[in-house]
Amino acid sequence: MMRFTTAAVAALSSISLMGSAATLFTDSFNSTTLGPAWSASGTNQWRVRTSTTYRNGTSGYGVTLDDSVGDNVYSTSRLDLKMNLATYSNVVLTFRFRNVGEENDSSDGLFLSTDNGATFSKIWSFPAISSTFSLYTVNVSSAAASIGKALGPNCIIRWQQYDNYPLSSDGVALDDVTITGDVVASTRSGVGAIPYTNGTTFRVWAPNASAVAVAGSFNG
Ligand SMILES: [Ca+2]
Ligand SMILES: [Ca+2]
Ligand SMILES: [Ca+2]
Repeated sequence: MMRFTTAAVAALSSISLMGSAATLFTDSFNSTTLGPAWSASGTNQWRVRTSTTYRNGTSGYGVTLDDSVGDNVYSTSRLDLKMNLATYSNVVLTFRFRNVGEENDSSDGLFLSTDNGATFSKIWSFPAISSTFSLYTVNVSSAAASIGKALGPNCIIRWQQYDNYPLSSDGVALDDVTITGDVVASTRSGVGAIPYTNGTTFRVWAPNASAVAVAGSFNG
């Protein structure tokens, strides 16, 4: 059975604010461990870790990407943020970033996958070496369009660094990541329970509701 509660009514009410920018994700790395949306990987002597040496401001952490051993072996370090961006347009990523000592390489930069990591395309290059963090803005929707892709449910935003020495000889640092997007209006019209091939849209008129939920067992 299905039951609309007063709470359910309000959430749908807020979803009806189509076109307004919503904050989809924000992280200033206030914990020594990365949150569940993040994953780190790499090759050879890769290293991705939280840091109090390289952070924006005076509290919490930043995240650094570097090669853990100073030698002739080059490594790729990757920090991935997995996002479902299927129902958003004008997706904008902002982050604070510092190039501590990187030589520029084609493998350095911000990369985007729209197919759950099967393929990546570079959408932003590292800035010049600097002693301070700067705020950067990347319109992910525009970047996807420029590489002929559409944002969907299986997007990965990847910061990737390639070099051969540890910080502070090489390496980069990241902090204050935020993603905003505009909610795309549903193309399914009508009020009530509206079944379609792979689901059901619920819509109610409740301008004074304060929360929303749909409770019960579904599909039998
Ligand atoms: Ca921080
Ligand atoms: Ca490099
Ligand atoms: Ca090395």
